[in-house]
Amino acid sequence: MASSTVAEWGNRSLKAVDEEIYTLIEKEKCRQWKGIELIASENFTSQAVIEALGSALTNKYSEGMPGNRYYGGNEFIDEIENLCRVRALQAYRLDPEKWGVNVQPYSGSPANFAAYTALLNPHDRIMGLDLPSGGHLTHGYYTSGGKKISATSIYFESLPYKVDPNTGYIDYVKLEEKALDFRPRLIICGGSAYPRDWEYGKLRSIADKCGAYLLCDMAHISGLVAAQEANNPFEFCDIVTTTTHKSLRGPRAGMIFYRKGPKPATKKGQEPTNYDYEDKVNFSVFPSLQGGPHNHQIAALAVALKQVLSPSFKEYAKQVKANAVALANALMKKGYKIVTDGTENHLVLWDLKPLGLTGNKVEKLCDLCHITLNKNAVYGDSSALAPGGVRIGTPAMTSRGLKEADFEQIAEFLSKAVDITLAIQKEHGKLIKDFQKGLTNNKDIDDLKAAVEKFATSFEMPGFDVKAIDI
Ligand code: DSN
Repeated sequence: MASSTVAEWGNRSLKAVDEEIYTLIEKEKCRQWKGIELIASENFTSQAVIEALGSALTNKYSEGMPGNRYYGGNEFIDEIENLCRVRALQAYRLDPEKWGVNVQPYSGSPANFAAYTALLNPHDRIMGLDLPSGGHLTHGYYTSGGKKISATSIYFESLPYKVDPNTGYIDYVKLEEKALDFRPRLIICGGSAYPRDWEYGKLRSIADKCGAYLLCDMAHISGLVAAQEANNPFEFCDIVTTTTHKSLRGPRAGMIFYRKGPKPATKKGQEPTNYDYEDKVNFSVFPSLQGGPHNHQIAALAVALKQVLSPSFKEYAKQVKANAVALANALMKKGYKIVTDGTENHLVLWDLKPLGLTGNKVEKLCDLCHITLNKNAVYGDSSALAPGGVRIGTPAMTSRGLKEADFEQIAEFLSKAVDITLAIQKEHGKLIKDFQKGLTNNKDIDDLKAAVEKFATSFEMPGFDVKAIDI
């Protein structure tokens, strides 16, 4: 009787137990397969990663660090976490005498806040790239009206730096000027919608001039850094944080890398000292901010890092960049304005303002045609509610095997989507409630959606068997 109760509750398939959730998952798989996924921060992970994520490791508590846990029964969990840490250091070619890593952060925002908590006191000063310039919320965003949006700006005093409004590139000269006045304790580099690479050497020298730590949040480009397809933040930064599900192609999770071992002397005759980040970072993640690590995520990350270490990952990262360049060139050839006139990474920022369009309308139109991308602020936008551009990323579709010519076809679809948006706006008006009237029973939208789905389904799909999708 007891065992049949267990089996009844615990050993039946998802489909048998909860048809609603089962069907919604199947529908989401179908959406992912049939669409063109261009969200720059998303990717399709592998079947092996998904298997580890869906494993019994989710059952286990393991607060603390491997070998020093607050719970028993962690002999295998310790092995998994240690393997993950070793692979993480290997993925970035880091000497374990000089760098350590904490793989317990649940994702990127918790990783950043844990790093800040480790390095700073409340109200210390920080500088990160402004959100409308392509930065991330967790780098200290507050609105132009002074409303503190991110916990980073609530608990620390933030003065963002910006891109040059004429070029779209980070203005390192202004950044230095501001930093020397503001004297931040921490300078953060890394962005969410910045299509160019970072000059970490310049940032290091600015940080040194004002006695600041330098932290890179490489979340968007962590796959490119691993493949040596981007400048190396580890050369110059004290701390490097990242998510693991973007260009790295792993599960949703986060990591914090920190320097350890002897610190180079900055002044002649200075007593040798060691970096003291290791204990601070580990303590900050647990017990300061988190409870038990998500062991299923950590195992899945270890699997993803093993895949990152394979030669084919290098090819993947190269292709991500080549595809972004092909997309930017194809759009520019059509006369569209691409911020910074191109890209050096995995994303393209398309300034729609010269067309008289906003990013939210184009995002909506694309959604209806089964193309997924983000509306995005472009420097100089007049309203934060109606961002002037869209952000387009290549990591996900590159994981499906697309090459440069395929991204030229995607540029054709995007151009068509923009033409349809313009036609609807012309007929119905600019106000969003008027514009929306043109979105229903629209043959152009239906035709583009059919073409997009035909195109997308002609490519392979990592992670799951599309023939087994059950709807
Ligand atoms: N939300 C992610 C992005 O889309 O860039 C960053 O965390």
